[in-house]
Formats: sequence, structure tokens, C-alpha cells
Amino acid sequence: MSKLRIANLSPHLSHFFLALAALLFVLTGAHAQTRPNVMILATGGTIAGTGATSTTTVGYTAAKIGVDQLIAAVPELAKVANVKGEQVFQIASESMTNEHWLTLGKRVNALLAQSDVDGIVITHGTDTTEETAYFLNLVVKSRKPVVLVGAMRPSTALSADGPINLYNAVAIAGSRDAVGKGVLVAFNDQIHFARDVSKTNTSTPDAFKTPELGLAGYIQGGKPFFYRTTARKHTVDTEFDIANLNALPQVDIVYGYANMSPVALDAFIAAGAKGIIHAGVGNGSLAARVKPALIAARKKGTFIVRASRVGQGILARNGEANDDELDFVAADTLNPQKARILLMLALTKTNNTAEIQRMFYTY
Ligand code: DAS
Repeated sequence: MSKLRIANLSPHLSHFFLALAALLFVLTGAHAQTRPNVMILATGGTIAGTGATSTTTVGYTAAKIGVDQLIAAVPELAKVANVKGEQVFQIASESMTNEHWLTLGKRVNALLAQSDVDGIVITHGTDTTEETAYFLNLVVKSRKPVVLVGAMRPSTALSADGPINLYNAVAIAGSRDAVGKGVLVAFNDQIHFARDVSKTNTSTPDAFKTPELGLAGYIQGGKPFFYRTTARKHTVDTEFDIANLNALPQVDIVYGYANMSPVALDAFIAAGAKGIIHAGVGNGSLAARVKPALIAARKKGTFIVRASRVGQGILARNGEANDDELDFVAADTLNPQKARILLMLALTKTNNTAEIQRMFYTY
């Protein structure tokens, strides 16, 4: 067709071809190929919980409804991704174990290695979300998004927060902007880095916070907005690999408080703990009645990490104790429950204190 004739092509005819193209796009499902493929791995928790009435927001039962029901309850998911569900566990997350973590981590890595999986959402109880998220942050071997999500109110409650949290998490997991950010936690329209987030309230929908180090960004209208990157290594940049691991070394946490004694510490050591996280008062201070027991444990080969029960701030090496002399490790800004995860993985790689300390300054 000559250039002149194309220029004169009736606008009505061009509108017809545009409408026809749009119709074909919808009918052939071509739009589905433009949406990301997101796997939803369900593990239980309040997001899957049910209560006796719509006003039951405490005293409900967690881990009751399955992943298919979670997905069916939010048909809007189809707007942002092609989703598939898999019920990995059905537990309240206070019962999460090292074995659950290894199973989940291996499943996540297997799925992310598939070219037809663009991202993963993990629905999870809120009690240990921060721990599972940090564990995965250290062992996932992909740059694809992994987003943990849960709910502070059961699915049967008035203004249940699970559906919108799930929609947001799927939108983030399918977003190219979330690639390479490490494992993320999505709650209450906010996006948090796995390393720095913690649950800060027993029951309110805004329980997840990253108080001083700051959240990663927000999710609004089905689109994530990131304002920070994390300074610490994660996922593909870590030295940890669980592919051939079937167990993690036993590490326990001793909680510090006025009048504490070495009884708990001694019990953990007697039970075979390979490492102890001392969640000390203040900057990880060691009570006079407990310090000798920690020193004795170290001499017998148990690794000691000084952390703090405080929640924010740097646990300074050689601050409240001479870590160089005692051969202890300082937890930096990791809270005790996350320090435990890093020490467990560190002990799968080394028995050298200086190497373990390097890891606490790296991850
Ligand atoms: N028991 C809590 C848990 O499973 C319920 C929740 O808040 O998700 O972590």
C-alpha cells in the first residue's frame, strides 16, 4: 500500500484493528503471560485462623484453613499475578522447628530454580515470621522475590488483615522492583527487610516494625515503592548452603534479667548446646553469678554470642565484656532470636570465633 494510501486509512478502520487486537489479547489469554507467576507456600498461622465469631480477635485457632481457601478468598490476586498454592505445613508458627526451616528453604530454592516461577509468597504465623524470614534471607539461592506475610486477625474477624496483606505480598513478589532485595516481610501496607524487622506488638495490625534501621518501603495500590536497600549480604551473596543439610547445630538462648542465675545456661550445656546466645540486659552485660559459667562453657567448646534483650542498637564487641580475652562473639544489631539463626548456620561452616564474628558483621 502506498504511503499516501496508508496516511489516508480511515481512522475508523484503525480503531477497528486496535479493538480487534485488544480482543485477541484477552481471548487468547496472552495477558496471562504478561502477569508474573507467583507461588504461594502456606505454613499456617493466624492468616489461616478461624474464630467463633466475627469479633473474636484473640482466643481463635490458628492454622485451620488451607491455601486454596486463602487464595479463593482474594480473587483480586488474579489482577497482579498468576498464582498457584502449595500447603507446605499447617502449624501455628510458635511450633516452627529447625527441621521445618530446612524443608521450607529447600522447597523455596527448588521452586525458584524453575523458569516458570517469578516469585514466592510464604503465608506464616506472625510469632516467628521474623525468624523464618531471616533464615531464608541467609539460605535462599535466588534473586527472585520471596515475601513472608501473615495476619494479626483471623480470617473470620471483622476487618481481617489477612486478605489485603496477602494481596500486597503477591503484588510485591511479582514485581521486578523486588528482585535482588533479599527476603521481605509485608504487613500493614509496609515492606520490611528480613534482617531488621521484628514483631513489636502482641495483637495490633501494625505489629511489624523496623524501628530505627527503617523499613524497605510501602505497598500502595498493588505497587511496591522502595526507599532503601539493605547494607548486609543476603540470598545469593551468602556463604551458607542447606542443600545437603538435614539438621542444624543446637543453639539456645539464655535470657538476661536482674537476679538471673546460671541454671538455665547449665541446663542448655548439659543438653548438648553447641552455641549459646546470651540475651543480656543493656549492652549485653554479664551478671557476676553467670559470667563464670559462660567462661567455663566456652572453655568446654560451646560458642558464646553476646546479644541484648533491649531490641535496638549495636551490641559492641569488647564493650561490657572483653570478648577478645573470653573468645566470645558480639551480635552487632541482630536480636537474640536472629543471632541464634546466624550462629547455627555459621557453625555449619566454621569453628573459628574470628570467622563467626566476621559473619555477624557481614549478614
Ligand atoms: N500463634 C500465632 C502464630 O502462628 C498466630 C499468628 O499470629 O499468626 O504465629
